[in-house]
Amino acid sequence: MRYVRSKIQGSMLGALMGDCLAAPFEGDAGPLTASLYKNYFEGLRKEDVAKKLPYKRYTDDTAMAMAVAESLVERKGFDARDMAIRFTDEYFKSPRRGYGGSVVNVFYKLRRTRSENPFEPAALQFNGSGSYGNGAAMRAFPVALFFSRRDTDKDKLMQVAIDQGRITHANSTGYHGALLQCLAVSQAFLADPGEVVNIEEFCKAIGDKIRNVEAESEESLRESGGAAVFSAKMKRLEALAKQAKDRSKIDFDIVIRDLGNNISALESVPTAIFCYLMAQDKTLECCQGDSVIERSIQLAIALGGDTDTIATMAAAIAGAHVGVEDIPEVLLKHCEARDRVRDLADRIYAHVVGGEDLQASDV
Ligand code: F2R
Ligand code: MG
Ligand code: MG
Repeated sequence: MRYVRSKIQGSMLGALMGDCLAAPFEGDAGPLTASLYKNYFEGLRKEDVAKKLPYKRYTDDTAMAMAVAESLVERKGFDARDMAIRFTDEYFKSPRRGYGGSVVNVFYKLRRTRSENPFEPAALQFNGSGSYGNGAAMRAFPVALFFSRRDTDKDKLMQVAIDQGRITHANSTGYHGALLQCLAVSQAFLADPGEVVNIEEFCKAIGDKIRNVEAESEESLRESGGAAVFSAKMKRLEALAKQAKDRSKIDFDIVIRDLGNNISALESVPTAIFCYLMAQDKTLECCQGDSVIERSIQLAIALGGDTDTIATMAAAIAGAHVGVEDIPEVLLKHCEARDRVRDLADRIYAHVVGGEDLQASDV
C-alpha cells in the first residue's frame, strides 16, 4: 500500500494538533463566530514560537492516545493490563490535563489493584452502567493505524477498538464510539490522498459495519432500548453533509442540535466524522487555508463544546486520508510532545511494514 508512513504520521500528528490547538476553546458555547477562530489561526502563524514557550499543551486526549500507541508497539498487540497500567502511569505523572470527571476514579482503582482485573473498575462506574463519555473514542485512532495493513487485521481492529475502550468505558455507547472512530480512520486510510472521498460511499462503508455490530450486541440493544443509536446518527450525518455540500454552507446550529458537540461519545464521534468530510470542501467560507487537517480542526472549534476532542478525532481521520504533507509545520511547531508523537508514529509504521526498511517501503 502506498503512503503508509505519511498516513500514519498524518493521523498521529494531526490528532495532536487538533487537541493542542482546539483545547483553549473547550467548553465555549457554539457556534463560534468565524472571525474568532480565523484570527486565532492567523495569530498562530505569525507568532514566533521560540519566544512563546511553553507550547500549546496537549490534554487527556493525547496523553491517552500515546498510552494506547505505546502499549500496542511495546506489546506487539493488545494487552489490556499493560494498557491499563500505561493509562494510570500517564495520569499520575501529569494529572492536570483536563481529564473527564469520573474516569479518574477508574485510574485510582486500577492503581490500587495493580490493574489485576483491567476491565473491572470501569464496569462499576455509574452504578454498573459504565461511562458513555467520549474518552474511549478520543484515544482510539492508533488502533486503526496499528491494524491497518494485513487482511487478518480487520477483525482484530474491531475487537481491539472495543476492548481498549472497555478499560475505562463499559457502556456500549462509550466503546462503540471508539469502534466507529476506528472504522472512520481505517476507511480514510484507504483513500487516495489526492482525491476527495465521496460522502455517500464513506458513510455507507462505516455505517454498515457499525449497524451490524449494534444489531448483534445484546448489551447495546439493552442499554439503548433496542435502538441502533450510532447507525441512526450516521444516517443523519450523511444527510447533513450532503445538504451542506449542495448548498456550500454549513448550518452549525442544526449540526449541534442533530449531531451534538458534547462529551458523550454519541454526541461527538459522528460530529468529528462530519467535520472531516466537510473539511475536504475548499469552497466553504467558514474555514480558511488549503490544509484539510487544519480545516477539520477549524470546523470542530466553530461548533464549540468539546472542541479538543472533536478536533483530535476529526484530524486523526483527516490525517489518515491526506497524510503528513498536509500538516502546516508552522502550526505543528506550537504543539507540545510533537517529537514523541512523531516517534510513536514511526514505531507503528515499523510494525505495520513488519520490519522492512522504512525508506524503501515508503513508496
Ligand atoms: N473533562 C474534560 N473537559 C472538562 C474541563 C477541562 C478543562 N478545560 C480543564 O482544563 O480542566 N475533557 C475531557 O473529558 C472528555 C472525556 O471524558 P471521559 O474520559 O469520557 O470521562 P468520563 O468521566 O468517563 O465521562 C465524562 C462525563 O460524562 C458523564 N457521564 C458519562 N457516563 C455517564 C453515565 N453512565 N451516567 C451519567 N453521566 C455520565 C459524566 O458527567 C462524566 O464525568 C473529553 O472531552 C476530554 O477532553
Ligand atoms: Mg481533552
Ligand atoms: Mg474534550
